[in-house]
Amino acid sequence: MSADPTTIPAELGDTFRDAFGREPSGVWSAPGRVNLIGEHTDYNRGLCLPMAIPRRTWVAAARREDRRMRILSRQVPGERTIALDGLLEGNRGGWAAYAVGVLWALEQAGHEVRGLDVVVDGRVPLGSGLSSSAALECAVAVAAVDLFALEGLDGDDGRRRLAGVCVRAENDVAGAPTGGMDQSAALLARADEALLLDFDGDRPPVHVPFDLAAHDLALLVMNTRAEHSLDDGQYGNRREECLAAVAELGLGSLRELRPPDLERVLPRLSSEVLRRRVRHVVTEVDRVTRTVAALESDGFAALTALFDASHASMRDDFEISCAELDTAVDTARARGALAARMTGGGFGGSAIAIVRTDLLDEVSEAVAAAFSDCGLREPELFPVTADGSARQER
Ligand code: GAF
Repeated sequence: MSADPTTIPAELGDTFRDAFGREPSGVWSAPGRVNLIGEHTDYNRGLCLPMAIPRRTWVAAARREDRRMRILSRQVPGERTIALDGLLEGNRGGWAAYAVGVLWALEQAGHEVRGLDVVVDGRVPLGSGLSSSAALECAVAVAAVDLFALEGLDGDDGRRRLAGVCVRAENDVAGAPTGGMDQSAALLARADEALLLDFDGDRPPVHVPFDLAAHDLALLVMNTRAEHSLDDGQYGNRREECLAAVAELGLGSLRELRPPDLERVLPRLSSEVLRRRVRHVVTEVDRVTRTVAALESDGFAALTALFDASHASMRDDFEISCAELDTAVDTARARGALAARMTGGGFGGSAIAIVRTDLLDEVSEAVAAAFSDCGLREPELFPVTADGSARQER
């Protein structure tokens, strides 16, 4: 692996030539993401505020004239060949389902595609809650758009349609019942901006300035290396609980509720668990709105309380945190981070902290030491800036 995980891997072309005996037609990439705030809100027609990070998944690709995908990853042993026909009944390729699923979903959306030869180099750490799956889907998706000259999938509106295609690949082929935040971030994000996504209807995203460096601040990613997976049932369980609450309350979605409604509606739910889940979603959507208002008025100081409340809500009400995430967040805050919270689906994965630039080393060292003291695996700690979306690289 080349040393710098943020630049195009030099070996990608060689691997492609060795595997397929020809030149790739190009190289495309898509970013991982962190979510600044708004967790488990996307599938509740809520708001969230992700940004892309400079850890990307790169794909070298060329079209095939048959209807098969041949794919290998520079991180996972073994080449896979997967037929597009009968995909839902046949071999979905394990991790490669995220890639071949995109071709399948493009066809389902009425686009004409054929097979692809693909080499993947994924620099979004796997199982880190930084959206490596969506990065793979979206890198393959933009490659397919270019290689098959697909129409209507460019520009902001086209990219939103393409995000929908990638969500379908993830839900129906890879079998992870996720919402649309990660794919939207990978396809719509812009450098130095966060992306306000509103999943209530078909609303365009809003780009929110997020240039921490201009305020002598940095965003620290704390990958706990506690493995997180979106298809192991825990994520799906939370989604089902939210649906159950919606049914019990006779609503279209939890988005219809505001924090002042909670006192009235929570007692109508059949269990304390459902009350906690609803309280998380409703207050979390409200925190997204408040975070955006703070960022638009240059008020980073307001993020302290908002991130604290968000993390507590995920730990206590949605119950998706874990010892590693709490250790990272609590230590960062105790050592002077302006704000910190877990990010993404939870049950492991990563947390984020907004830290004064001059405290970055101190906070990082304190988090690493706390993990060591608690006998936890060494975390991976790295600062990120808001990066751009999926693109052709060459
Ligand atoms: C994962 C999912 F993929 C997203 O759709 C979102 O629900 C997130 O968890 C939690 O906010 O990243």
